[in-house]
Amino acid sequence: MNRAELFAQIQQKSSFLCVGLDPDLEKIPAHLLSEPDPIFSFCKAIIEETADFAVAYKPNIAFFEALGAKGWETLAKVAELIPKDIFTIADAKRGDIGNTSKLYAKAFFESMNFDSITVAPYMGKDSVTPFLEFENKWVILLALTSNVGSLDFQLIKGEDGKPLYQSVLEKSQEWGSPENLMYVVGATRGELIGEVRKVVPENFFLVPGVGAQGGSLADVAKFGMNSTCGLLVNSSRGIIYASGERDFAKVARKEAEKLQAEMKGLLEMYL
Ligand code: OMP
Repeated sequence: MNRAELFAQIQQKSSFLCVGLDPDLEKIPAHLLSEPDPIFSFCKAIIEETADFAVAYKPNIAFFEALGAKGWETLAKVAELIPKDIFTIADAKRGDIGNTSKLYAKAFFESMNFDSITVAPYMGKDSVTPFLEFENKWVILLALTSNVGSLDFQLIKGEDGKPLYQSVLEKSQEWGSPENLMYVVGATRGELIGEVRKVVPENFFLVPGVGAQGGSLADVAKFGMNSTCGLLVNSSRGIIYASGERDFAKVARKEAEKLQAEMKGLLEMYL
């Protein structure tokens, strides 16, 4: 999916919601455990109920690969199930020497046909650019993450006085463009989102951290929105585990709808 198509979908749905699929056998409703593939049944129900409000789905690969070979099969089935006009993110946080990155890219872009993959920048240019060589596929580079540990490295200032995340943003601008490169910017870093936006005015941000991690959607939009929205805001647990009962998919729908309604207002305010 290209940027124009993504923006068109955002406008059409008045939403920049990404539903995170982090399916955990210990958290999904107990009645699903007797199904042949409980994780698939769970994701299927969530996707069917939230697709009206979501412009992206982000399966977190860890939750699938933890189940071994069956988990990979389930992931492929889930990827296949997501409506084709919705942007897909393989949240895999990969990155390795060039020839290895190339095969990670093939795995997620060709074998499973994801639109994008999250990539760690730590190993530098040759670990990231193999992912950028696929037409209409995207790298979502970790820049300023939502977790407490982001303070350990990402805010350390280099000799030039710039925090590491800023160097990641600036350097990676030489590798990709707003047509194939997004950044992960955590919603929990409210005021800093504006700083990131100054450095990379055009690129989309994938923003995790609203919902269970407590980030503010209003702040994300205030500091991060650009003229093509430029935001995909993810919520995983806040939507998919809003109910642990038989009504889980309907309750997930309500949560997704609530976020979409707030996003509609924010799009009207800032676009
Ligand atoms: P919830 O906190 O349940 O909404 O889930 C957040 C999701 O986003 C999880 O799948 C995390 O792995 C992911 N995530 C973060 O929480 N923080 C980040 O900085 C980056 C990500 C990510 O790359 O998606």
